[in-house]
Amino acid sequence: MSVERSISAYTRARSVIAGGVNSSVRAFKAVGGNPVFMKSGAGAIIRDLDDNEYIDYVLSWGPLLLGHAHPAVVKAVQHAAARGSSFGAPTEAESELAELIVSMVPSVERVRFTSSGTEATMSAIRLARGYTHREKIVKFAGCYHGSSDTFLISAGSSALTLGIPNSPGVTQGTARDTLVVPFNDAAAVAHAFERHPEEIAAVIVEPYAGNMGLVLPAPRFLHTLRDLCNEYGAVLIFDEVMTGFRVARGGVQERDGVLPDLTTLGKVIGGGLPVGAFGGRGEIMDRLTPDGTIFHAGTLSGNPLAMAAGIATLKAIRDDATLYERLSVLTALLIDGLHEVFEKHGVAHVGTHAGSMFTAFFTPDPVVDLTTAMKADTAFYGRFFHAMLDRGVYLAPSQFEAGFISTAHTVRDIRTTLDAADAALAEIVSSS
Ligand code: KE4
Repeated sequence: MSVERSISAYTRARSVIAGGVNSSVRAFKAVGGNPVFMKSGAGAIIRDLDDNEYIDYVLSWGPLLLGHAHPAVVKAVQHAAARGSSFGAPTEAESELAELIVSMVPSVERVRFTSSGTEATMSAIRLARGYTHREKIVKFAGCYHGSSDTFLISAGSSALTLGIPNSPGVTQGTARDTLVVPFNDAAAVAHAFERHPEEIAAVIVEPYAGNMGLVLPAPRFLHTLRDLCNEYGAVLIFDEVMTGFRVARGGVQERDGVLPDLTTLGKVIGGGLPVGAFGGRGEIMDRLTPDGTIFHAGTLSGNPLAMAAGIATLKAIRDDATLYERLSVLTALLIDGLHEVFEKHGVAHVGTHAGSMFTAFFTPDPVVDLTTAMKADTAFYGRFFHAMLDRGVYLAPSQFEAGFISTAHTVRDIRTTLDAADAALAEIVSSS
């Protein structure tokens, strides 16, 4: 398989773009080799500059629940673009997307849009701090909430992949206000509240952690966070940027029946265009400027093109009664099939999946937090990643990322993927 055009494209990019990429994880640092440059996508298939085609399980890191270039999304964006891309003034499209979110996400009464998930989580924390008049927050090691300073302490995703979960440039003052505890460790959260009973503004959690690879909450873990925040007067924030509309129509909060005070969203609600959102209880959200005093703004917040893509996506989700069942069946088919293939080749692994998110960890031990996730054999993952890439399957270029399935994926795609995994492991194991 030739990747010559990607290689020269990377050289070109590196001369004018720091690191040759505009988001770190795309550089393939965790898996080695030259990043693949893409030029088009259709449904479940993505095509690179050398015209290699891949079954895509990255799906732009989650946004493309309906697959690449879904006709309804393309048409909506084209139609919106023909009327003008941005006005810096309110449009009804923002209200329409907000109404769809409010109608489907159980705890959300009011919404504010941003242009990224990072802006959404950053703003939600500011709102929680302003609302409670407190400064500290609790986050979980390995959870990733975007690239704002507050969260780059024991962060997941590409911060973890690159081995800099505590990024240079984050000040001691910022770090001092971010208390980090292990995911799934409710006792550690209780201890943090006991030590800082009047100081914690918010607990922010990925309710299903997708940025260590997919790590699911222990039974009652989320309920305990809810109870502790009630007891100590802190704001519970579910960062559902990745899980929102991905694991269920109403996200984890619908699936597990735990209602946060604030929710952050992104990815799927923009249908592949730049978008984020934070929302929740009206009495909290109404403290935002201009009605309140807690500041929020953004030039392209609620951008008409992003709203159009999001509206088309959420309407498709709203109107497809069997969507989540079909995605769940396909995802289970993939994970169960991979389990059989890994067993056949004697490869130690643990598979997790929820809705249409999944991860195969190359470790024999259960993965329940960052410490256990870090035991995974990342070198083996890198070899598996490239062996699959060579066979036309595009997995996340890091062990510490989740994989995704879209409504465009078929049983045939899954079977092709499993055949590729069988051949890839035969190659790896025989050459070991
Ligand atoms: P963005 O600023 O990248 O739109 O969203 C940040 C964010 C916030 N919260 C959660 C739970 C997230 O997963 C993310 C971003 N996810 C990563 C994938 N692990 C984006 C991929 C990238 O960094 O390029």
